[in-house]
Formats: sequence, structure tokens, C-alpha cells
Amino acid sequence: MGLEVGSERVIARCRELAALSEVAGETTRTFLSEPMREVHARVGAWMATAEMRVSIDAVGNLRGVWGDEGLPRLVIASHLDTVPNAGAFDGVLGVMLGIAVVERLEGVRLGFAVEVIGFSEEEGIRFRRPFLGSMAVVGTLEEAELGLVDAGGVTVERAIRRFGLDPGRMGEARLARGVFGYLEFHIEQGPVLESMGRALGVVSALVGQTRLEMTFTGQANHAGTTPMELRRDAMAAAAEWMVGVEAGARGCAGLVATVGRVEISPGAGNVIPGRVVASLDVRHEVDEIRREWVGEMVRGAEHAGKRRGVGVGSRVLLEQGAVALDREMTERLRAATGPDVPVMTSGAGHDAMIVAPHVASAMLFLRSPGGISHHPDEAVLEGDVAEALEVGVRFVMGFEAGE
Ligand code: HGY
Ligand code: MN
Ligand code: MN
Repeated sequence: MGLEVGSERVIARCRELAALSEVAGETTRTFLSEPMREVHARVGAWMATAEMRVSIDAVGNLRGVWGDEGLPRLVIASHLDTVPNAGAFDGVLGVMLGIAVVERLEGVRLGFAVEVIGFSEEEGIRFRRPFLGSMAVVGTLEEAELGLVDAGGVTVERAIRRFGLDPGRMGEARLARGVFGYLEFHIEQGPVLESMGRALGVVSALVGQTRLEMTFTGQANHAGTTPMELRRDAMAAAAEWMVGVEAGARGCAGLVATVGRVEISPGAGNVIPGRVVASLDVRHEVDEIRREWVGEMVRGAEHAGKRRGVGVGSRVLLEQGAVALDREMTERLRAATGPDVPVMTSGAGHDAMIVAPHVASAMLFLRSPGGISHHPDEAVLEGDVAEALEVGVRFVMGFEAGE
């Protein structure tokens, strides 16, 4: 099958899956949500047609193996879950390209197998803990994570059982013996490749990230009868803190900080907010700088609270250090892309950063037109997908050629 057919079909499949959503008219598909069943059915069928043995593991990762059991194995993977009101390509593109690479291997005899994995949970939306799928595969998912609770009070363990899976079989999700490499295709989700006029980029490292939950506890009260000087307004404290977060990040090169989710209670226009819970996402390629700023931002919240008699608490949801990808695997990828392909750091987190400490890993970025992602306008160019597919096939064949 020609590359253009392959790339056309990759994009069509991504768009088809984008319609499988918890919310009509947009793409929202969180960990083990109902639409994930239909995703497993369709992607599993595509895998089976490509002569892959298909299974779903204990945390809902969709697994397709092409080649004999017992052979050394290359893994090509990314995630199937999405953020709310997402685009069609974040995560899913990497799984569809993995299947497309295997489709191109039809009739080829390799001395190793290829496993394509669609991870069930990378974004960390439902349980506020990202990477549950890839953590199960590399064996770093702990009991504590099974007890995490979603907004409806459902634990990870119950969610797994409700989906018809058995958390007791978590151990079977571990990578097979003999896995020698990991490749992830992913959209860049930023403006860099487009600004360079380049289709593809090779990822050398992924920045570290800290995700926290900040709680501001004041006193709910009547908006009309409570004089300003007698208030303990949780939202006013949080608002002052947020402006400080933005100013701090603007003042430090390479630092990004985001308050993406705010819950205000009781949430009525004529009631002074008594409680605010806000997310904080801080990233930088140097861990020490990131950690220093996290401390600075938590202290900023405490000061803003103190001035108003508002208590402040913080809870770390994720502390993920920066990860350098495997040099040799990355060199192999550069050999497949051609020597002048840009090498870059990823500002986004990806499953590759969970897998890399356990398996030699490489990552290939595709240009994000408009530099937009985590948004319905997220896109890819068909020519870029065709180029990425060609690189993927060359990368895989390179192992066979003993390069
Ligand atoms: O948030 C991230 O970095 C990724 O898109 N999950
Ligand atoms: Mn994402
Ligand atoms: Mn992603």
C-alpha cells in the first residue's frame, strides 16, 4: 500500500475516532469512559486486519502484537484518551501510525516482533493522575494509584472493574521480555516546527512537570451585607495568587505555569466564595529551576491568603522529572529521518517519559499547523503524516538490516 494511501487512512481513522466522545459534538474521552469501548472495538479490528494479536490489559491499554511470541520486540505506542474538547490527533495519531507501519510490513519477515499499544490514560483528566496506562506497562503503577478517586467518588479500581477488567491482573500488563526499543509518534503541539518550516522533529528530551492542587479556604458569606474589611474571600486570594503565578513565569526564561482548572464554592453570584480549589501545572527543562518556582508559587498563595484570613493548602498530584531519551535509539531515528531534521525538547509530557527509564526510547514529532493543540482546531498535514510513516518504516527496517 502506498504511503499516501497509508497517511490518508491514518488521518481518516483519527477523525473517525474523534467522534467517539463522552460529549456530543466535541472530543472528550477520559480514562475507561464508555466511548473507549468502541475505540477498542474499532482500533482492535484494524490491528487484527494487520495480522496483530489483539488484547486489552488490566488498565484498559489496547495491545496489538505483530510477529511471533518469544521474539525480541519493538514497541510503537501513544495514548487513546483525550483532554476535554480535544483535537483529533493528540495521542491517537501515534497509535494509528504504529498500525500503519505494521500494515507496511505485510509480507516482510523480521527477526523481531512489533507491539503497538494504545495507552488508556495519559492526560490525567479523570483521576488527575496522568500516565496510568504506561505506568502499568512499565510496572511503576502502585496500589495507591488504584485508590485515587474521580469527581463521582469512583476509585481507579472500581472504574477498572466497571469496564469489565480485573485489577488483580495488573502484573500481566507489564512489557513482555525482550522489548528492546520504544518509538512514539506525536504531534508537536506547539509552534516550533511550523516556524522552522519543517515537517518532522526528533525529540531529545522532555521537560519535567509538577502538577498541584491548591486549596484556598475562607468564609462564605452574604455578598450584600458583609463589609469588604470583614471578608475572608477565597476567590480574591486565589485571583491575586494567579496573577502572581503568571508574572513569575513570565519572569523566568523557559518556565511555563498554568492554572487550568478552578472550582469555586458555593459558586453563587451573591455569596462570597468560601472555598477555591485550583490546579497548578509548572514546567521547565531544568528540574531545580522548576522545583524552586513551585516553592515560590506555593509561598505566593500563602501570602495572598494570609492578607485575607484565608487558609491555603497544596497537594502534589504529579512530580515528574525531565527525561532525556536514549541516544542510540534517537540516532537511529535521525538516520531514518535524514541528518538535518531538527532535534528538540518537548514542552509537553508524553508516555515516552514514563517508558524511557525502562526501555531505550525515541520520539518523532509531526508539525502542528497553527501551533495549536488540546483544542478542536488541532491538525496535521497529510504530507507530514506520509513522511512520518516512511520514517517509521525505515526506522523499523533499520534494526533488521543490522544497522
Ligand atoms: O499535558 C501534557 O503535557 C500532555 O499533553 N499530556
Ligand atoms: Mn495531551
Ligand atoms: Mn499526548
